[in-house]
Formats: sequence, structure tokens, C-alpha cells
Amino acid sequence: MSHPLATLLPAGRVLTAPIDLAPYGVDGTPTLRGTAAAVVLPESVDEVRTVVRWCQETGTPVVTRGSGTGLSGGAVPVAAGLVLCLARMDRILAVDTANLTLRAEAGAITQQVADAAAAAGLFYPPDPGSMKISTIGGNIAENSGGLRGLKYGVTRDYVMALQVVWADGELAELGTACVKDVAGFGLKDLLIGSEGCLGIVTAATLKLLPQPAARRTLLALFDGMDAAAETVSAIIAAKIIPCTLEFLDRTTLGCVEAYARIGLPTDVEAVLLMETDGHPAAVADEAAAMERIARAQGARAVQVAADAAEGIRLATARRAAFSALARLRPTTILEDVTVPRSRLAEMVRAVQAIAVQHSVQIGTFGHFGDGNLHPTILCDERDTAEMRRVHAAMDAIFAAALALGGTITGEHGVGLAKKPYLPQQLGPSAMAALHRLKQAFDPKGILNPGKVL
Ligand code: LAC
Ligand code: ZN
Repeated sequence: MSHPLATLLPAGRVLTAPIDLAPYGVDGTPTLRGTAAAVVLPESVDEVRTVVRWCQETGTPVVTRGSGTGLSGGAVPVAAGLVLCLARMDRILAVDTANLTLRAEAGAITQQVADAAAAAGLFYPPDPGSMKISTIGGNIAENSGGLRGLKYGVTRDYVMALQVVWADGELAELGTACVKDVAGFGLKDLLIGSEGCLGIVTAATLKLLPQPAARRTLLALFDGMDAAAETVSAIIAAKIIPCTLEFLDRTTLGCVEAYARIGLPTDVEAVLLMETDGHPAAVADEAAAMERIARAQGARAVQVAADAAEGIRLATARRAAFSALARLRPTTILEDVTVPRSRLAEMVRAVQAIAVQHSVQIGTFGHFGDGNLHPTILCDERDTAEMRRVHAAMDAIFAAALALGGTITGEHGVGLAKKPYLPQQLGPSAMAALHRLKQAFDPKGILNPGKVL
């Protein structure tokens, strides 16, 4: 029997065969699986509105997704709802070199956005690890970070305007291409990071920057994680803001090297990947200062990338860290706790102690310059005894981050995976405010139900 939506949309938009639905029951988050009642692949905003209106009339839950690279289960259907996949709405609509903006549909791949900007001599800085696959709409829904957050911020900092379909199917444009715009409450900012729970983003106007004139990438090698963490704190305390200060521990390094084979050292405890960009003179100064600081903190060696191509190879290998680690054990549980940068070394030590205490294997990498760690628990979800230890370790990691004034998620969102921990961070009054907002935007509760709250 064909799905009722099939009669409202052009042919080929609705999937209902179990074999077609299977991939849409998961996203990039391990251990979380759901079942989509049907998948709709709209090709225009009018088709999205048709779908959402039908969901509103029939009270059907709708889970919006892009490529499904999310790491908090935000795109996993929980209530046997409809999955609305925006992957076919993937056009770059305009690059405006007079205003330094780019307009794209929500399903555009992040890398294509960056490439379209670069083709015009411009720069879209947010670069989530998954950028070769992830969609810009997914990045906006999760307010994704990336490797350049330290200097350039996160997705939110580059969103100027959003086209949104509300829960009743009505359409709105939030924001403008103006550098300054304070008209009304900050609805655009509320939608960024709202994980598909308040409205459906169908297109966005993004802010671009001029391409930095120069870049330099350095690798500092350490015999201990502490020294690497202290180096990050010392660089920031020296008032240097490089674009990237990424960390990889020995486990992660081994996996990344086995995967990318670019000659990363595998006999050290920790590596910092440091990149500075901007005016050539400033880049030379900052690179020299970072090298000095790393050596003063006990770096065994500091290597400078020979040229831009090598710098890109190093960053690309780093972006593969999650996939590379996933090859070690059947289940890879990756967290993104974040602490104020001055507490970084304490958090690193806490994670190490927790791994020992609960006898779980944890590889750690992450955006140390942002205080954002990816402690990655390598385990096997079929082993119930091991999974009990894993969950105890996760509880301890979140508690440690909160005790240091940190957050349970710096860039992957709450979704399903972090939902049980959110009240610990926000407290009852802020949670109640979130519930009131949800009620106001989605009174019937059809938009990504069961997520965040
Ligand atoms: C990264 C993702 C996992 O940093 O956030 O690669
Ligand atoms: Zn990350």
C-alpha cells in the first residue's frame, strides 16, 4: 500500500520498503537505533511544507536529517515517525562577493560550501570533523564546531539568516544579509542548535571571510598528555590565538597513522597539531612563539609542515580520527565534554583516572584550544558487563566536566545521548524555560520528539 504522502508529492519522494528505511534508523551515534515509519526526500521547500502540514494534521512525528553524521542521536527516529531527509536539497544558491555571503540549501555538503567560498577567494571557517559528508543544515541544527573554533568560532558565528518551515508548515526568513540586525527577538539564534525541535531549516545565508594570506602548521611531540595540555594553556595565556590547537593521544595517533599513512609519529604519548593563519609576518611570529612555548613545556620535538599541502594532509588526517578509532573495537562511544581552558590539564587527568578506575579503554583527542575533549570509549556493546563499566565511566566523565565548570557537550548536541545529563547541567529553572519554548514553537510535539528534553 502506498504511503498517503506519495499522493501529495511527485513520484520517487517517499520510501517505505524496510530495506530502504534501515539506513535512516541510525545516525553516527553508536548503540542508538530507531525505526522510521517512512522516509521522505523532498526536493523543494514547498515539498517540505507539504510534508510538515500533513504531519501536523495527522499528528505524525517528523525527524529531519541530512547525511546522518550526528554524534548525539539527534537524527535517530524514536517515535516511529517520518524521517525528512533534506539531502536532495543540496544547491549552493549564491556566492555574493559584494557582501561576503553564501546562500545554500540545507542539504548542501559542508565541504562544498567551503569549496564554493574558496573558489571565490573567500573562506567559510567552520570545519567539523565530518565536513566531507555532513550537511550545512545538520551543522546548523547541532551548532557544530570544528578544528578552527579557537580563532574563528563555531557554525553559529557564520549564520546570518535562515529559511525555516515551522511546525504548522508556515515559512519564515529569520535574519538578513546585514552585518548588524537586531530586529525582534533572536529567533535565528534560537533555531541554531535547536536539533530539529523548534522548526525545520531549509536554507541559510552564511557569512564568509577573506582567505587568510598565509598559514603554518606545526606538530609538537610530547611524552605525556599533561605537558601537551599545559602547552595549550601556556599558548593561550601568552595571548596567542592560533586557528587550531588539536590534540591526539597515543591510541588515536596509532589509529590515524594506520588509516592515513602520512608518517605521523606513533611512539609518543601525545601530539599537538597547531596551526596559525593570517598575515605572513604574524604567522611567522606566532609559529615561532608556539614552538618556543612547546619546547619550554618539555616537547620532545616540534616539526613544521613543509608547505601548505602538508598542513592540509595533517588536518585531514586529524579529521579522520573518529573513523580511525572506530576500527579498534566494535563500538566507539565518543564524547565531547568541554571545560574552561584553564582547567584542561585537570580534565585530561580526570579522564585518565576514570579509565583506570572503571577498566575501560579510552582514546582521547580533541580541540584542546577550545577546552573541548573527545574521550572515546572503545568497547563492545554486546558485552553487558563491559557496557556497565562504560556507562559508569561516562557518568564520571560528565560529572568531572561539570565540577570543573564545563559542559556535557561542546559541539555534538544533546539529542538522545546526552538527554539524561542535561538537567544536571541546566537545573530545573532553565529546563522549565526550554519546555516552555518547545511548547510555544511546537504545541503538538511533532518536531523531533523525544530529543533534548
Ligand atoms: C571531531 C568530531 C568527532 O572533532 O567532533 O573529529
Ligand atoms: Zn570535534
